This record gives sequence, structure tokens and C-alpha cells, in this order.
Amino acid sequence: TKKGFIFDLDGVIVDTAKYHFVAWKKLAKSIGIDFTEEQNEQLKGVSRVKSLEKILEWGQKNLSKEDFNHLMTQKNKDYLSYINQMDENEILPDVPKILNYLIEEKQGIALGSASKNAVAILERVKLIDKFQAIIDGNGVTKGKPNPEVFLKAKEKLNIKPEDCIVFEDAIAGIQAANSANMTTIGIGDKDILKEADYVFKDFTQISTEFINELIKKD
Ligand code: G16
Ligand code: MG
Repeated sequence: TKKGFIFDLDGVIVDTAKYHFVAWKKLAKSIGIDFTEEQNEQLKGVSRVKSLEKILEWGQKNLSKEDFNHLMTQKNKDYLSYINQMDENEILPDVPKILNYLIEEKQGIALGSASKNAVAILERVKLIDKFQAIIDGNGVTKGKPNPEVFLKAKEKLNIKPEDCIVFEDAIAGIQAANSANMTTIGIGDKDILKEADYVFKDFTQISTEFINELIKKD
């Protein structure tokens, strides 16, 4: 049967977390808040608005709506200045191998990301043409762990949730896909992504034989 393979973006296809980190750190510093790498870890898969809310909470700061929106714009401007330097070299190892295999096998391929910059990033790294459906931060109202992003992706692919497989690096993303009733593949640390059906360190650990088994499963 044809399956739907849904990919998260940041932490799965590219490592943009490092750019989010420098941009958030700069912003936090500008309002006198110290922002650590451990805190950045907790922002993975979390929307831009929610991320700033968390940073302000950690720094125990209250801002007017106006200042809040101004900082959001600043952060994204700064982030985009890094994104605009990206190229194919920033695609994580063996991601194209798996995407090309799925295309050869005529499987459904979608993106399910919280980022509002997803299309720009896929264009920069020249992977945009591999995806039949793109659901990103512009197309959802509820962020992960809410399953909305993945449910919309499977609708666009026109594939049942039980026949969808989601690649995710964030706990919130695994939870979202689990509650959408999809098979979950964690990319990262087994101890962190405990709730996933399978966990691999990265795509170099995923064989085409494994993908084939997923495709063949009823
Ligand atoms: C990504 C990152 C998050 C980021 C979010 C929103 O999600 O993991 O850290 O806050 O996008 O990004 P933007 O500011 O570009 O809208 P994902 O779902 O691709 O991992
Ligand atoms: Mg992610």
C-alpha cells in the first residue's frame, strides 16, 4: 500500500536550531535575559510566539503587546539573515537518499513543520520539489503536541493516519504524531524520544530495507 511519510523540518531535514539559538540569545540579551542552550532545547518544535512567551517567563519579564510584537519581528529578521546563507550543504546526512528512495517507490511525502519559514528553507536547500504537500506554521492554529499539523498533512496526501509515518526530533512532535494515530520515528536520542515507535540517531542509521518494511506493512 501507498504510505504517507511526513517529515518535520528543523532537526530532521536541516539543523536550523543553531540559528534559532543565536537569534533568541541576541534578543534575550537585548532585554537583559540570559538564555542557555538547555532552554533552547525546550523550544524545539515550539512556535515563535510560544517561544518568546517562554523566554519572557524564564526571565520573569512582562512586555506590552507592542514591544512583544516588535521583538518577534526583530528575531525573525535576524533569523532570516542566517537562513538566507543556507545551501544544500546544510541538509542533514542521508536525508536526500531516503527522500529519493520514497519517490522511486511512489510513496506520499509531506512536510509537517511549526516554522513559518519552512518554504524559504526548503527552497534554499533545494528540496522543495521532493514534497507533494507542505503544512507549516502558516497553515495551523494549534502547535505541536496538538496533532493538527500532521492531520492536515495526511489529508493533503489523502492517506489514512494508520498509513502515515512521521519523522520527528522533538518530544512535542512525537506526541502530536502519536495522538494522530501515526507511526512515529524519533530522530535523536532514545532516552529523550522514549514515546516514539522507533528511534534512530540520524538518517545514516536508517536503511532502505527498513523503509521498505514500513511500506509493505498492512
Ligand atoms: C521549528 C523549530 C522551532 C521554531 C519553530 C517556528 O519547528 O523547531 O524551534 O520555534 O519552527 O519557527 P519560525 O520562527 O521559523 O516560524 P519544526 O516543527 O520544523 O521543528
Ligand atoms: Mg523539529
